[in-house]
Amino acid sequence: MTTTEERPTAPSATARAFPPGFVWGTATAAYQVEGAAAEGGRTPSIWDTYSHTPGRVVGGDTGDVADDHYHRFREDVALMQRLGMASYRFSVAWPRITPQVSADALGPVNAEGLAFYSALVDELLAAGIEPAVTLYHWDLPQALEDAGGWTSRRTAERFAEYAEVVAAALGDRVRTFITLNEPWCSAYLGYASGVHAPGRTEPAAALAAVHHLNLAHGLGAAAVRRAAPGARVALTLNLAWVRTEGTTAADADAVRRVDGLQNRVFLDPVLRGRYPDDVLADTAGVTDWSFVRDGDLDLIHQPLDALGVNYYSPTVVRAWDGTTPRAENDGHGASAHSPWVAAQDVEFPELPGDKTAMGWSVDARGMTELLLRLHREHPGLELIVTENGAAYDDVVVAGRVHDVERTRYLRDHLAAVLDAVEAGAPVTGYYLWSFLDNFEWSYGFSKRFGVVHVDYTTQQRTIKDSGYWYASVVRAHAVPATDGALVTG
Ligand code: GCO
Repeated sequence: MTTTEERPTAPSATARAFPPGFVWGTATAAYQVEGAAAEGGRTPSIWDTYSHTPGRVVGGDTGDVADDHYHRFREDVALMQRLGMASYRFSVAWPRITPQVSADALGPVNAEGLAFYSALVDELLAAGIEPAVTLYHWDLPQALEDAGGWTSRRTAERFAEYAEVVAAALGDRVRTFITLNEPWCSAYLGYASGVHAPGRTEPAAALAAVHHLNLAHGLGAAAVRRAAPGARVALTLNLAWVRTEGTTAADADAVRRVDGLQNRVFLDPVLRGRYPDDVLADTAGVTDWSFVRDGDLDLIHQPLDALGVNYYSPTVVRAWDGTTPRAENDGHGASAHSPWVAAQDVEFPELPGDKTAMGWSVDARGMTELLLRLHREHPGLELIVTENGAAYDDVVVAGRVHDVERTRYLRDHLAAVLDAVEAGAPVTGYYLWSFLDNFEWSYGFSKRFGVVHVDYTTQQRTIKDSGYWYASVVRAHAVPATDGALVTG
């Protein structure tokens, strides 16, 4: 019998092959999929508090149940295996591991929490799927936020201790540990614009958070190496491909400023052991950076085995003239407070052309440009695309989801990854965001990123056409070069 995903959809003559060993995966994050928020000894995270605060999340949605992945992980792993995934990137919920953590002490380790992730790892390995573990994907224990959250260096210290516990428990079977996911979002959306937990709107706090997240990465990376000496240690950043269509010196300066705040304020300390002078100067009116202590930059500047790159959409800026209403189409949600601290003279114009259901412009060139820039500026650094994907308003019709726009988005972005590889960038893998439709932060369940549809009433999973298509790409180890191969089934 020929099942749908086994139909020959991958083209031959018109396909472009990926290099041998290139790893195909898919990704999720704990709070977005697990549910079981009050089970297994788990205590609240900042996202529980935030989502339960009226007005914070579209529809009043919360991650209390989400995809119920906590209980259904065996079924979900079987589905990944059916789609031929070589790797699954998931995150560990810190409040499951040390539920009594305080600013002063990690507290006891919760065996039930570790047991869940241990069972997940075993299930993956039995299915021939390599686990890639993110240690922090935004679900900070609420008790730590109550003591200052990422504005406090004690959060970074506790993070390293927690990272050591997880690496010690899973490091015999997990080869890749990613310390943090997108610290840009944790810092600026959490503490400046407030559209993410903990919902604070204090620009100086956001910059303190940037530093303590960098410190958490450095301390955490060292802790993982102590506990799991053979492991590959990575950090995932959402870097921006920043460009302008303007032609003035002020437009060019807007590019420099946003590049500093989004890219270099993380890349430079982690990979070069210093903060960029221009960012320190730009932000001098917000903070004096006195939270950076002697020796911190050495702690942050740890050897890195790979950099995880998340790319979805371009960032287009121009200088704001100060008179017309400031355009804020940066894709990061509506807030009276900008996440762009010390960038009041920058605006984010709306672009013509295709957009996803998030309102994000579609431009796959950014994927290539970003990967090539990293290759140029940090030669030899292994790169992994740890997230890429798109939300569209999917509907199930007669048991199928014909999400041709997502398939086209994925095809174009995979081709863009391959363009970078062929130009020499050492990209070793690609993780599609996301495996399942899930809790999309402030948008709740209203935005669907999955290649597998989830009915939140019944928890039924339905593989979308894009999921079958991705499986065909994985099987062929090649991406079709023409549109004709986009439609499956
Ligand atoms: C991200 C997040 C994901 C989001 C995805 C779509 O790291 O931004 O990792 O959790 O769901 O990016 O917005």
